[in-house]
Amino acid sequence: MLKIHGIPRSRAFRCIWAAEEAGLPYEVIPIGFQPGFKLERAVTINPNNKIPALEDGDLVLFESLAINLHIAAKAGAPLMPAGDDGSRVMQWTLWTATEVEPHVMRWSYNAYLKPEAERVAAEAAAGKEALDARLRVLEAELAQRPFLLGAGFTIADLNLASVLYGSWLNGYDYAPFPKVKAWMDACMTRPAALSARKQREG
Ligand SMILES: N[C@@H](CCC(=O)N[C@@H](CS)C(=O)NCC(=O)O)C(=O)O
Repeated sequence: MLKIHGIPRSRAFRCIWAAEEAGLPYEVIPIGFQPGFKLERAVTINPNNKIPALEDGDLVLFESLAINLHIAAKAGAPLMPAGDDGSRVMQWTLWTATEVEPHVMRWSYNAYLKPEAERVAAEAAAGKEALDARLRVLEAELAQRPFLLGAGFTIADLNLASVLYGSWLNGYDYAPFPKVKAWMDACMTRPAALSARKQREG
């Protein structure tokens, strides 16, 4: 049984979705936040004191996207393909973590996450400008195939879509990127995604 430490309204959502997609049994060990974004209790299982963390038998992992690669590897293909496609999964996952997530977060904090008085419009605009540049790359890729690697959904799609999810749900302008929008809609309405979203969105 996978133990996902965290709450659905956090990056643990990504791991819940991955476990659902993999069809693996899991339980969520709820560790959340107090007002002020301090953890309610120490996440002793994660040396960074952050969520999520995963316990799989003796293995303990942190970093949500790495956790997802582990979960997908347990399920195997098609969620985690082998060979060159496995390398493409790594490429897209690292692109997500380094090229996409920082800009998503910069926009998100300043567009809807922080209390209104603390939001800085120039920060939101800078995040959007940088994210739009990455979405142009993604739009060109998705013009060639429906999912990142080809005809089928893989953990690469899940990792990227789950990082874009908050922006997609909270008013980011995807109109200039119709292929990205259609791909996001398809990813976020898969049965496994809906099951994870039900835990998060209620
Ligand atoms: N890169 C890490 C980020 C983890 C992270 O920042 N988690 C947030 C919740 S979504 C957290 O625990 N924040 C509490 C804090 O930073 O003190 C991952 O993807 O797992």
